[in-house]
Amino acid sequence: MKKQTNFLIIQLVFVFSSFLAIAQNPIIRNQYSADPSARVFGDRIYVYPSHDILATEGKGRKDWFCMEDYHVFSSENLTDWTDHGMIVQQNKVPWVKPDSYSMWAPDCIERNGKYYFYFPSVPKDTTSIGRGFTIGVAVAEKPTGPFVPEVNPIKGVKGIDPNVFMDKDGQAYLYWSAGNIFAAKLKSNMLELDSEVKTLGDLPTKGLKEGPYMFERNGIYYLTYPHVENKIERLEYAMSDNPLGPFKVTGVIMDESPTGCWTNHHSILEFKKQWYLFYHHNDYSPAFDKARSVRADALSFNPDGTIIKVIPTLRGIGVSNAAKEIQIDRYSNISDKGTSIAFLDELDHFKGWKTILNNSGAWVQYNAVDFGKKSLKWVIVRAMSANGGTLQIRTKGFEGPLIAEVKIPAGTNWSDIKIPVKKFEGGIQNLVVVLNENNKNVEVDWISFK
Ligand code: FUB
Repeated sequence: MKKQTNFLIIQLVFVFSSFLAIAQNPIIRNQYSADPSARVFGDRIYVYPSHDILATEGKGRKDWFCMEDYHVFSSENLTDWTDHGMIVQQNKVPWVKPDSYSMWAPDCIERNGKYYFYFPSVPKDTTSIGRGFTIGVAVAEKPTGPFVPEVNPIKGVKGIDPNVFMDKDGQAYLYWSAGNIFAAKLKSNMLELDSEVKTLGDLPTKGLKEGPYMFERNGIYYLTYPHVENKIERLEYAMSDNPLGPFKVTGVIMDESPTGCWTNHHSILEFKKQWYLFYHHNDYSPAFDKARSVRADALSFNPDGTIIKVIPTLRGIGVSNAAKEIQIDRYSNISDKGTSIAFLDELDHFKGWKTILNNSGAWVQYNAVDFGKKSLKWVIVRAMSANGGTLQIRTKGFEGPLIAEVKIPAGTNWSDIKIPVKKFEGGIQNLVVVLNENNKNVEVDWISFK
């Protein structure tokens, strides 16, 4: 009996850990993901993204967006993200054309203990809207489902990128896009429009606008949206004292992707007194920007309520536990010479990245590592170096206190090198890894402390 219980525990641990990602940016590490709608339900953040897949023969359109279902992810600490699995599938929604592979950007909101998941897709029956997308709803008792799709899409809506905003007076609004951005009130059943559709016309007239996301802070209504001001999308916003406008175009939340990912799509929320921007980039697929990955970074405001532009980071959000594998390739800062990042396996990008230190004194800094209170005695470094080399592990900065010096033996295989920590400093520290003078080519997968 005992043996059986142990076996069950081992199985459960395996099943659970296979759905759990410890993540910086991107935060979703087991699949492509895009268009994140992040929501706080109870004491967790739930992320409802699109699920990009690669089109294959007979399955989606080559070189284009291809999505057949949605997953939901959640975290209570912004670091450990759980994939709760598939919640809605194209061939299980009565009104969706089952081979359209067009389950684009969704949103989810709670009302009176029910969770309403809004998603766009291509309908089977195009008589009422003609060609293009419409928007439907699936309803659940819990944020992770099971979600039951409505038989028909919402009447009177043609377009993509639904976003639902609930005002303080309990009035819900649906926003969506189709070149322009549109809005209408929703009935309290959350399934039907309760007003005329309004085109939000105070926004830029040139260049595509899509992906609306409305939020309110201190009485200011922020209509945020990706817009093609130049060649690709950047995140912009407009402010108002009313959810339906008029809006004043105010500024840029995030500039265009430096690597050319054509789309960006976001959501904004407050969690434990800090605001966050969830957005996407094509981290796992640098050569194809329709296979994207969800990221998150902190966002803050000026005293007048305007948004301070967010500079995308690899480090992302959340505090990393020193006892877990710290992926220093998701750095906060690196030396301008001799440090580079590469995929661990060019044939499987989901295996993640490595840091290559290739110059005397090259360094990489990874902020916000929690060393806790109990003394950690060992550092373990997973590394490889053709000619061998020595790494200094420091805290605070590249000239900060030296906590260990790790010799990496010459070789062409990864090895886990474990050595004692010289000096333990508890609490939250910034970790810095520096390559010794006259050393070259040391590659690091991760660092951990025991
Ligand atoms: O994910 C498909 C489409 O790309 C979304 O609906 C747009 O917002 C853009 O991100």
